[in-house]
Amino acid sequence: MSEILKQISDCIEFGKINKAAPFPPQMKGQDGADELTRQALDEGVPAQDILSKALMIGMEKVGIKFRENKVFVPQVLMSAKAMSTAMVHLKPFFLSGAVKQKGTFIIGTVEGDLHDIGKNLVTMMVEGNGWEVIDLGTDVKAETFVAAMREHENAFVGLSALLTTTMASMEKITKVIRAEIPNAKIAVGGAPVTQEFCDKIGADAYSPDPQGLVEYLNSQVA
Ligand code: B1M
Repeated sequence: MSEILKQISDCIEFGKINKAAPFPPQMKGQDGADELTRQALDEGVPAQDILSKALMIGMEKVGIKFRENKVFVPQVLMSAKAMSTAMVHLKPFFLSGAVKQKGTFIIGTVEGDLHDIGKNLVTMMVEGNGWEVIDLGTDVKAETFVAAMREHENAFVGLSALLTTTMASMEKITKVIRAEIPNAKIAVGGAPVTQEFCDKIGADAYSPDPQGLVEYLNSQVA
């Protein structure tokens, strides 16, 4: 990996947003994801390489460390912020079609459930791994999921639930999606959800954390 790509990857891994950012202390005063991404583009590094060989590598490392309880929500949020800062520079290349995304992932917290911290983390990690994400928000009804899936053909869908009571919504939504779009790929997650529950309701994949979901999605397009 070229030196600048390694530096950008480190900025994502450690949550270094820009030069002025005081976090993380060991990178104080150094250029961050903002300056380095701009510099890489100015030096002619392809936007696709910046995405796949720097940003996604850094994000993957964060996902693994988060799964292993080596970093926690605040660090992941800093990494996500560094990532989105870098993405501002890459956006024109996405829009021009010069950067290929892996696919589209639709996510929402199920009907009756307003918890969105975990869903937002999942969103950032999936986005950071090269997917287009359509975030439907919280308290999302089955019909809204189905409408989004009709609009984005072949998109994967993810349902998040934090309450034991809204696991029933998850089951209902899965049934409605299956009936309307039989070949839909449905992933489920959230604190009370288990692999056993996933199997019972006929969803395709369960992950207790964002990294597992990213691995599942990537495995589907490999
Ligand atoms: Co609520 N709440 N809450 N709450 N809340 C819990 C979940 C609860 C466990 C607290 C408790 O009693 N100990 C409890 C649920 C009990 C149960 O059903 N078993 C509970 C309750 C009861 C309630 C209310 C009913 C309280 C009331 O009003 N009486 C109410 C319900 C409102 C509603 O949704 N209709 C309510 C309200 C709220 C707040 C609004 C105050 C707030 C939410 C703010 C927000 O989200 N914007 C809130 C919070 C913050 C919590 C706790 C404290 C934290 C949840 C959280 O954000 N965790 C929670 C107790 C706790 O967990 N300590 C609690 C951090 C987050 C990063 O983790 O969401 O699990 P998590 O996401 C993880 C994984 O699960 C996974 O990845 C994420 C990152 O690792 N993941 C997926 C999530 N979705 C995924 C999808 C995937 C894959 C992985 O694939 C698609």
